[in-house]
Amino acid sequence: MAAKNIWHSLAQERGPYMRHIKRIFFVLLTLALLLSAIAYVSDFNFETFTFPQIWLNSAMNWTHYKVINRTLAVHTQKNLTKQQRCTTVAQTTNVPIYYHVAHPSNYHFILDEPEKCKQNPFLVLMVPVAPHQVDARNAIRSTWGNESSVQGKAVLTLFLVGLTGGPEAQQQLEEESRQHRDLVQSNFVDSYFNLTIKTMVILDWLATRCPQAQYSMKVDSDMYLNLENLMNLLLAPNTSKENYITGMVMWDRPVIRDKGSKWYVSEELYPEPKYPTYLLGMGYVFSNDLSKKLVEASKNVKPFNIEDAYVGACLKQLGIEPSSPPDPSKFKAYLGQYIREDFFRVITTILGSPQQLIDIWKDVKRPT
Ligand SMILES: *[C@@H]1O[C@H](CO)[C@@H](O)[C@H](O)[C@H]1NC(C)=O
Ligand SMILES: *[C@@H]1O[C@H](CO)[C@@H](O)[C@H](O)[C@H]1NC(C)=O
Ligand SMILES: *[C@@H]1O[C@H](CO)[C@@H](O)[C@H](O)[C@H]1NC(C)=O
Ligand SMILES: *[C@@H]1O[C@H](CO)[C@@H](O)[C@H](O)[C@H]1NC(C)=O
Ligand SMILES: *[C@@H]1O[C@H](CO)[C@@H](O)[C@H](O)[C@H]1NC(C)=O
Ligand SMILES: CC(=O)N[C@H]1CO[C@H](CO)[C@@H](O)[C@@H]1O
Repeated sequence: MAAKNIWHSLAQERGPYMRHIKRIFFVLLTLALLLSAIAYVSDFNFETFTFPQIWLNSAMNWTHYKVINRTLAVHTQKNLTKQQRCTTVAQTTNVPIYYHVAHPSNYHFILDEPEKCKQNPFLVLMVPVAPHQVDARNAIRSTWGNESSVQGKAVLTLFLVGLTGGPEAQQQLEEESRQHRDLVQSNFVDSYFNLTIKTMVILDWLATRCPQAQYSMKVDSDMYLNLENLMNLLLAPNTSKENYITGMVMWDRPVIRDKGSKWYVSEELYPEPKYPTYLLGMGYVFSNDLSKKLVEASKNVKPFNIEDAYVGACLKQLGIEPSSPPDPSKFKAYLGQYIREDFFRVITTILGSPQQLIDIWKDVKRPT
């Protein structure tokens, strides 16, 4: 509702005139609420004793969240819970469902690898990447993405993309998928702004296609990953197997209100001045039970465009605290000047380019 901000700035300039329009606005709002009340009553007439609370919520959700209209198969209509019915416009044959724009129930997989998890991986690495970033995918495929077993534990690497720009790009992607069988594609618009959707779709894939995995990691495509060190962390006897998430912990981070910034978030989307504790998006590791829990919790957490902080907000909703890694220096944003030994010590760190990943990998793996 950017409209509200515009409203305030206008109101400051032209007080009395705007106050008049404000009255009209509220009359319209009241009318809209009344209409939704009528719609509500006619749909669910025997539940009217709870009606004022619920129709108000429903109207709020309608205005706050971008409504995604997805038609579901008829059979899901029968067993919708009461709460889902509130956010659902009833139809005779199809049911459009929406929680909010980032909820994965609004999307479906175009390319999928549902069989991949039959190998019962211990760890699944999920890499969000733009459809055109084939160089980044190839660099990963020839480096850490090619390690299918680490310390005797099966590891799986998959890439998640959104929609391509057009049919030609789609064809290329499908060809790449046939060749490597490591692409998962969902039907949301792939953009930087939509990274929260991408992350939620990743969690949905893990929850529905790979619930048997013990741990997962969301790791960006420009990262170096030392799987030996990661495995040491995950196999340590004191590492939790449930409700566990770790990485580079961000405490008390202020929300960026500078409109020119890539990380700008409006007060409409996220009103509080600080984010809840979260893990920096470059790479965070979690026990895979959290995938399902986070998707579920996100139904009640209004989305905003900072994916890692959004996961933090969902964790807060679940009452789960991110863990500091035993050695926080293993999750590094930047290492600076190249020193080979640094790459023996870290779990993950940001690199400059796909070629750099290939070069550093070669150098780190060479016999000494
Ligand atoms: C939702 O989708 C259905 C079927 O595609 C369409 O008939 C209906 O008008 C849509 N509703 C809204 C609010 O977009
Ligand atoms: C509804 O019930 C059917 C069959 O009883 C089941 O397959 C489906 O998963 C259920 N849907 C939901 C949303 O619970
Ligand atoms: C992955 O590793 C295997 C050996 O384990 C090798 O034969 C193969 O060429 C590697 N794949 C890539 C893409 O580098
Ligand atoms: C984000 O994705 C949604 C769903 O595909 C789309 O409607 C919207 O335009 C996208 N937004 C941006 C800024 O890409
Ligand atoms: C787990 O144990 C290791 C070694 O015994 C220790 O270094 C590390 O700090 C412990 N981790 C946690 C999370 O307590
Ligand atoms: C009627 C309804 O589904 N209301 C939901 C609106 O969104 C909030 C979360 O912000 C839910 O708690 C309500 O249940």
